[in-house]
Amino acid sequence: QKITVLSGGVGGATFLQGLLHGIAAGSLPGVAAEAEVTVVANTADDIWLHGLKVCPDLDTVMYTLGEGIDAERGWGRSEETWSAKEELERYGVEPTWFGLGDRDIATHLVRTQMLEAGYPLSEVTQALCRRWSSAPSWGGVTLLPMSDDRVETHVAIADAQAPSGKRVVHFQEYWVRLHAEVPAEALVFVGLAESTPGPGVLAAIAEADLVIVPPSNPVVSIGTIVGVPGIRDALRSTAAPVVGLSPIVGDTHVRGMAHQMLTCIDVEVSAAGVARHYGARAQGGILDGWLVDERDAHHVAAVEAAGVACAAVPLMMVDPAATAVMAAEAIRLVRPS
Ligand code: GDP
Ligand code: FO1
Ligand code: CA
Repeated sequence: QKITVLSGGVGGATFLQGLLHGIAAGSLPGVAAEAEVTVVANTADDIWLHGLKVCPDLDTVMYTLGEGIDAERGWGRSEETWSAKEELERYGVEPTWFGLGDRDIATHLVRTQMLEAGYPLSEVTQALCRRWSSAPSWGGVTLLPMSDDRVETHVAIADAQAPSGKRVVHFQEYWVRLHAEVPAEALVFVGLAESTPGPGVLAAIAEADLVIVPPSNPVVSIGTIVGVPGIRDALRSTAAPVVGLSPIVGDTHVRGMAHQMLTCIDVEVSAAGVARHYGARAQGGILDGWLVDERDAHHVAAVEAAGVACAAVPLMMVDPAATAVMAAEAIRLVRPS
């Protein structure tokens, strides 16, 4: 059996830990222990920094499943040191606001060298994963970038000094330096319209027995993956049921900046608003089913009215076992009866 999961960073990675826990425990209805999981990860967070290509969502999934993640931060390496960052600061080299750890830099050096040698991001990712996939919690996952092409999310913010009254910053600057504390006036997905799905991505969706949209950021994680030309159509046409879990609980995000991102694109910041934004497959969208948190049970009727099967269950990923229960509920919602 093949399960394909679209993923951003911390939300997608945390969900994957639960999914893999459920597969290993045999607690997912109709899912065998040999089920294979393919992850299609967002690459629009990627940023070139100090001459290095940094891929936050690919690395968060890779480090999390590979047991190298700093779990408290949700990004970067455990047991990290910051000597290179300190030295860069002492040279007065910008940007100083992005935390590049010494261990993390090794990943970016390998990636940058391979990219410059002509390897596509998909082969670079495969090479990096060879180190991490030996961890017990890797669970045989195949990690695919959504595209080998360069795609970057940029954010337009107010700037009184600029003639237009706005300026555009990279998503990482908006989040890491500005902490998403200023309104996002517009989002610009540089390169997205020209990008093509990475190797294996369309097949992973077309040949899946089940596609899961985890509680990742609906705009800058899932939105960008689905925005790669061809991927939305693959989701619409796959024989597999497509089921999602809401990253919005009690009308706001659990962490991060989904509230700001949804507001920027005029989508209601609610479990129902995101479901409507993704859309029912029967009406050209991507969802067959949608799980909302118990606190959002009052949204179930609206989601069903939008043509998407819906249930309200505990949706906080407090540990892999709890997340595995969420995965089981999601499967139950769309499993061929
Ligand atoms: P990022 O790329 O690191 O921001 O990670 P993702 O895009 O994969 O996931 C971020 C989203 O995960 C945020 O919008 C959060 O609201 C959501 N999230 C994080 N923890 C939980 C949780 O325990 N339950 C639910 N339902 N959503 C969560
Ligand atoms: N997030 C931060 O809030 N502060 C940082 O200094 C930071 C550094 C960083 C370095 C490598 C990496 O892969 C991710 C990093 N992140 C950092 C997370 C990154 O901003 C993610 O893209 C966001 O969490 C949203 O996806
Ligand atoms: Ca991300």
